[in-house]
Amino acid sequence: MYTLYYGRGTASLAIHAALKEIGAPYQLVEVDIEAGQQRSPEYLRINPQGKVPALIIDGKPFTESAALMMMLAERHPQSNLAPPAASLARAEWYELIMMLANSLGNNFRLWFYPADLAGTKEDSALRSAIQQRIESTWAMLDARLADNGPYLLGESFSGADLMLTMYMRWSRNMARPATAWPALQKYADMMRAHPSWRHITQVEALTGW
Ligand SMILES: N[C@@H](CCC(=O)N[C@@H](CS)C(=O)NCC(=O)O)C(=O)O
Repeated sequence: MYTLYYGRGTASLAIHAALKEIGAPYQLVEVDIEAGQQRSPEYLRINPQGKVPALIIDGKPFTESAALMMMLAERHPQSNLAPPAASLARAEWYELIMMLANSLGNNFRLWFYPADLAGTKEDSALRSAIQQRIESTWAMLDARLADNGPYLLGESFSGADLMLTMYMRWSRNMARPATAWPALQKYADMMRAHPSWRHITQVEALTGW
C-alpha cells in the first residue's frame, strides 16, 4: 500500500495519476498548501523540505516528483509508466524525465515561488526571464510532438506524459500558456481525455483543466 501526500493541482498530480495507472493499492492524504499544512511539524517529519508530493513506500517517505516517477516505474515493470529496463527507449525516457524536471519543474518553482531566489515577489525582470525559459521549452516540445507524436515517446504513452501534462496545466494562467503552441494544444486535448488524468481531475476537484 502506497500513501501519497498530495496538494490539489500541485507537483503531486503526476504521481497521483501514475498510482492510478499502476493499479496498486494506495491511499491519499491531502496537504492543504493554502492553509500552510506543509509546514506543520507532522508534515515536516515526512518531508523536511515542506513540499508535496511525498510518497510512503514500505513505511519510508520519499519525495521529488521526477524521482518518484522513476521509483514507481522500477517497482512496477509491467505498468505502462516506462519502456522496458535497459532498453534504448528507457534511456530516452530517463532523459525526458530529467529534462522536464530541470527545464519546467525548476522554472515553474521559481515562477510560483520567486521568493525562493530573489527574496521578493516583485522582480519583473526575473519573472520575464523565467517566462522566456518556459516558453522556449514549449517551443522545443511542440516541435518534438509535431514531428513524432502523439506521445513524448512517439506511439507509446508513458509516465513522462503525465509529468508534461502536469507542467502544461500550470501554465494555464500565463500570458502564453503551453496550449498556445498547436501541437501542444492537440496533446493537451488528448491527455485531458486520458483515463488516469480524468480520474485525478475528478478526485482533486480541479477546475479549468
Ligand atoms: N522539485 C519538487 C518540487 C515540489 C514543490 O515545489 N511542491 C510545491 C507545490 S507544486 C509545494 O509543496 N509548495 C509548498 C511550499 O513550498 O510551501 C518536486 O517536483 O516534487
